Amino acid sequence: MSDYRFSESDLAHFTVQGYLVRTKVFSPDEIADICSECEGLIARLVQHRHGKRVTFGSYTFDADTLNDTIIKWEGDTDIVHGIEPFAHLSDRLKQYALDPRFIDPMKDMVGDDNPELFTEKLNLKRPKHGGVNPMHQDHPYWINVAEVAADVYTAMLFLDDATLENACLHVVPASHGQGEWIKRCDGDRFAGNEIDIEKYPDVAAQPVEVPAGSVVYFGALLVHQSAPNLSDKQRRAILYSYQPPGRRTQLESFRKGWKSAD
Ligand SMILES: O=C(O)CCC(=O)C(=O)O
Repeated sequence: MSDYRFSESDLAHFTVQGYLVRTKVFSPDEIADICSECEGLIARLVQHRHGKRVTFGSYTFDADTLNDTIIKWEGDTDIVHGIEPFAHLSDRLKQYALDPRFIDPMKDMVGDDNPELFTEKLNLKRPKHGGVNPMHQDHPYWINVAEVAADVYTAMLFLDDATLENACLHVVPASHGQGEWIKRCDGDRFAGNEIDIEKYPDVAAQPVEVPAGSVVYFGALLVHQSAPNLSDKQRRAILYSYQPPGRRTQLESFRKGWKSAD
């Protein structure tokens, strides 16, 4: 491929289905490099960590305001569910976010030739411990953080083979065309970002099984989810999310919030 822009058929698929899968976009050597950088970063962040944990919705959060990131834990265990954001903590991972395999398709999704990062997330889904990502759209989580949440698009890079066994991503094709779905109102405010699945008894999310190095591209309104990882295999992924240039990032919003809480 001379560039990684969407072809006409990619664009047609993305427009109708709300997502696009490209398999084995990154080589095994690149994935090994990214994994090593991610694991090193996690180890550095959690070494000697005794932060204050709070549970909201399906997640246990620990705001690491020294490093300007949020650590998500698997409940009260010492197992990390993921972190967000992280590009400011690793030049290498920031550099990967600028790779044309992410940026070229983003030009077509974001509708601008200079898309910029909005946020970055590392999801670890560790063997036997990786927790659920309940059915949701990203839009409600970002509505008060991004300048225009609907303009944020994500590239999810799989660092391990992702199958039904180790809790691959599931998507609801064409769900992005119906605005925000009905959300839970039986929990805290954060749980209120999750979809009320009782309102959608006939919806079956479809598994996206992909080999390591593959990328799934989707927008803020695509309904998606993944199960707990009950297998003995890793199921790690990084998600880079982009928006048109010059807009506030998630990190800037977090920093503002933490400063005003001081
Ligand atoms: O890692 C996954 O399977 C789910 C990712 C996701 O939807 C999220 O982190 O919001």
